[in-house]
Amino acid sequence: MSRSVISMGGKFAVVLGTVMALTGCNNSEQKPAEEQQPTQQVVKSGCATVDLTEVEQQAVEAAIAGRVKTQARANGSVNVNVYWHVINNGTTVALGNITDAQIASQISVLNAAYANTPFRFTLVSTDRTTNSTWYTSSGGASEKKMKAALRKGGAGDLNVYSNNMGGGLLGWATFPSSYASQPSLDGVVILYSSLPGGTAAPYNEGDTATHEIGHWLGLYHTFQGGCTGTGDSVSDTPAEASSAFGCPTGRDTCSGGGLDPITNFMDYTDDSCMNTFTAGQNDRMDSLVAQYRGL
Ligand SMILES: [Ca+2]
Ligand SMILES: [Ca+2]
Ligand SMILES: [Ca+2]
Ligand SMILES: [Zn+2]
Repeated sequence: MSRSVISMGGKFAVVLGTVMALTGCNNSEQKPAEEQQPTQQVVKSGCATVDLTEVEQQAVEAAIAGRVKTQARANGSVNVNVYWHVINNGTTVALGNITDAQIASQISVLNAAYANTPFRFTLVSTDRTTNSTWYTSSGGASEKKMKAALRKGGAGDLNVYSNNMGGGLLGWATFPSSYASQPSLDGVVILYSSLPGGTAAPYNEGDTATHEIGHWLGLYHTFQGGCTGTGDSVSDTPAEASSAFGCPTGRDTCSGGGLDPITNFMDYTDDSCMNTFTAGQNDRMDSLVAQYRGL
């Protein structure tokens, strides 16, 4: 399942939507009848970050196994330079041409979200491109062309692309371990209306970027692997059977381990609900970027 939203007469209504093939999850729920007939097309849903294969995951765990907790850097000690690429289909905000003030606000949201982590984000540059194909890119050949043309910096530099990806998506990211083989694809793509003050309520407080950058720094979804196995490879995030939506306080889908981590930035809950990275996630991000991004 994915975070999904249908636009109804200009207002967004949350529904439990389409099963994402990428997650292999197969427990979609019926939509309320009134939401089956939107006045517009489906506007957006979840995160399309492609999971690493089992073999790739094992290689990552082996690579960071030697890093001990005492090596973790202090809060705020690792600067990440941000190169923002606005993809629009015209000059107005409604056509993806978000304002510099919105981008500044997004950077502030990131620095608040990551306040208890080693990471701070500094906007270095913003460029703007009008391209109708890139504007609706949700991956594939158009993504390759867009990133080949616009990407800046190296493994430790964060490239953010904002567009109107459609297909019910909020965004996607690449993992640190993928940089070596596909450096030009490295980065984060987010729905332009997910920025603070955007129209993608309840996902318009900037935490889509927080979530996707969590992947870029090495985190998996909290529901990865469900109730069994190593899950998200973070010990202090209780396992959960599937992604959570809205803000379902008290949800507990896996026996033991505590309640589902619905307030975690790496779940699928509303932006107003997600507000947490755990100490274990901080350690994992620190290890992953030290190993793969030279940060
Ligand atoms: Ca966990
Ligand atoms: Ca539990
Ligand atoms: Ca939040
Ligand atoms: Zn995600």
